Amino acid sequence: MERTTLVQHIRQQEKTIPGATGEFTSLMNEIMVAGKIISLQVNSAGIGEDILGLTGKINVQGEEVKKLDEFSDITFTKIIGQSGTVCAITSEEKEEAYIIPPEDHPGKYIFMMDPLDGSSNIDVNVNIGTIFSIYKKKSPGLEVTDEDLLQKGSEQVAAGYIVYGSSTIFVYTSGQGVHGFTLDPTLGEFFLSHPDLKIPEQGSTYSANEGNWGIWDESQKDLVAYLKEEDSATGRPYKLRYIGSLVADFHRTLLKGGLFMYPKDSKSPKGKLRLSFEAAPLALIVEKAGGKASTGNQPILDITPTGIHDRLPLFIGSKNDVEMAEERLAAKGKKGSWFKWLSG
Ligand code: P6P
Repeated sequence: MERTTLVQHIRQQEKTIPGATGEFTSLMNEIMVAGKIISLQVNSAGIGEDILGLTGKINVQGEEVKKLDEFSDITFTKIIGQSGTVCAITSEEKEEAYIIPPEDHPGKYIFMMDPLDGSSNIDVNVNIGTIFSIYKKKSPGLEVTDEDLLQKGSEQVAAGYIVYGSSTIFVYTSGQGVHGFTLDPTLGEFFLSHPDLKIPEQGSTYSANEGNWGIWDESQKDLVAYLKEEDSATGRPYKLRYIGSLVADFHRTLLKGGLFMYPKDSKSPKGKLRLSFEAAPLALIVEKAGGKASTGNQPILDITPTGIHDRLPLFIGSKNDVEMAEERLAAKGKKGSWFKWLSG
């Protein structure tokens, strides 16, 4: 059987891009190398060196930093930072952008990452993952400015994620379809396993942390209650699937269809998930696979960040399901405001 490796696939795509210099292929290759190193650590965590547990540090998000979080952030930063393909790296784990020093030969790309998403699941052997975005430097000259670091998701050159689970899967898009590769641990090579992924137009599953019901607003409660109602004509009730690792919940949604939601709530009034490190890369992937991604009322890819750690609500998945969510949230929101106006 013809087996295409990740690097072969990227090179084939590169040949279709006029003026391609090979820098992008080189960057993707380094991301793959870092992913293999993390995969090895994740799959042997708990055996030998003490890589599980907490570092005792708190990151810029105010979250406890796990040893594997820090290991992943350092690994990606070193390998990508010395690849000669990027001029800056931003990370969910770091307050500020890391600007590549002249001695490491900065390149034309900007690399953004959530080095290890799903921290709360690391020590209990549940799927976790890396999410990344690649942009091109926009501002003139060598200095990296906000114009480079705060670009709309639609400006991404490429986006991808790596799921470390029962197998390690690398999924990416560089604008020409979405493709998945599975790591063969005996050869240490990623092989094409999910060519040209397309998300079903409508699913039968919703994914949300219902433990937040009490802090959701009325329109969110109405939406989830609607999904639970019995109505065979519209395929309801939907099944609930929620792992609590965005990469794992998204990967299942991409393959099976459905709706993943992390809405705003009274604890996280802007939403919990990050625009640059989570929502924008997954939005590019889902839209290139025929799905949709919005805040509930605005396409994720149209949003220009005000800061590299911006958070926002996320509704992502099958096109029909995201559109249904947007319509119901808008309708309930109107009724709600009308009621507020009436009741003074
Ligand atoms: P909650 C994991 O910590 C994460 O950032 C995402 O991977 C996941 O979707 C979300 O938070 C889970 O949040 O509030 O349900 O635990």
